[in-house]
Amino acid sequence: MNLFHIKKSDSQIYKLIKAEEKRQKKTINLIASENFVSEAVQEALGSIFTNKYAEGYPNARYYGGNKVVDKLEKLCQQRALKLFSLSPKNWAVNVQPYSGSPANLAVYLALVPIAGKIMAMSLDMGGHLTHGHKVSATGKLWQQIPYGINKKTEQLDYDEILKIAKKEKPNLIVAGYTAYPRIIDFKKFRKIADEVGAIFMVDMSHFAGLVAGKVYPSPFKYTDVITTTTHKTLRGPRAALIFSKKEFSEKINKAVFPGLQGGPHMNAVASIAVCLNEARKPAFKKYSEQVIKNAKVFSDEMKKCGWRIISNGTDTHLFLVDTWQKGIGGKEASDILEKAGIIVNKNMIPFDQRTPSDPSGIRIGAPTITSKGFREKDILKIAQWICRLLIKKENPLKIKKEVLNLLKLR
Ligand code: DSN
Repeated sequence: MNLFHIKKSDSQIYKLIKAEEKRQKKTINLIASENFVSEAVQEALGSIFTNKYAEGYPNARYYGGNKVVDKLEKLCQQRALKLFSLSPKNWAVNVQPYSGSPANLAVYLALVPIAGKIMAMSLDMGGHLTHGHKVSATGKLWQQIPYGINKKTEQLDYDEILKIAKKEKPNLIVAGYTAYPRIIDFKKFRKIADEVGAIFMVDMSHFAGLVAGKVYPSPFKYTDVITTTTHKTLRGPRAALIFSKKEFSEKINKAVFPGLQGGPHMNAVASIAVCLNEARKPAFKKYSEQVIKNAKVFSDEMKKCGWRIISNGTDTHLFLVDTWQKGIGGKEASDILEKAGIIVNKNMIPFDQRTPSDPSGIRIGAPTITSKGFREKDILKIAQWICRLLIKKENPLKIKKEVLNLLKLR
């Protein structure tokens, strides 16, 4: 990106941007929730739309001068509905949430009475803080009814989820996680929600891009509300969307504004619109297919090296490695890998006996390396580096040279 002006006016920030640019270029990023956006997405995010206040919704704003941003917001909404093949007769979308956390909070504010029950996967099993964890506002204002996964299969156990739902009668059930590598059966969740009269929400933040690329089942047929961030597999700016059946949309719009947020970040809305357009192109479908291929090859190669992979593999863009089985905590593993220029995040594994700050595993994701153009043969190299670093205890600085060599080839 052209940094001509900032270079002249603010050398401190200029240097930090350049340093981060260098870090991103010279490391292999395996964080499952990050990605590299296109120049076009960045340009829209850095555009003059950041100057405009637009509290309200198209044709109903609290400020003048909104002719252009009204067009922008409507276009973004149309693109969002079109990407997921939704009819505007039945579905609405709110494109204003600043990010995933306020999007989820807005849905609960709109649809669940305060102190009501939100049934969701607990954080240590792969869920998200904003699905009702006690340290999050969502766990203080509402009661989380947690569900987990089956200890043996390390996958969702729908009979058990039904049993909990019948006992607890939650107001809303959430599916969609941050560290679950398998396909979710949305139809089964719909049935469970119907049996207990709950609203069914999916948080598809992690796999939205895979749904757009048609390599992961679409949840829309079975749900009432869907939230998603736009910056993970969807490869857009840091922002979020809330899709809802028409009957819920008025309440949700009111919860977003004025309930929770002020003026929408129209530069982010412009940038979301650009990413949604990119996600409709054949190249994006190919990208999503490659993300899944890369994740599978990666997890298979890790198994060959002797790692225990949670649920024995993956159907998606990510997988979880039990590093503690080989006596290495997730923090230590992550620190060693970083010394060699490989970035991961430490992660709890299901039924973890250790703590979130030093859990038993690491999470590995393929979205960013796939955006960088990595294919199967590159993935095998990365998996082998991880084994050499963590199992054979080879010198990280030696591996770093090999990492930089691979990155130079790009
Ligand atoms: N969703 C989290 C992650 O997966 O990294 C961030 O909130």
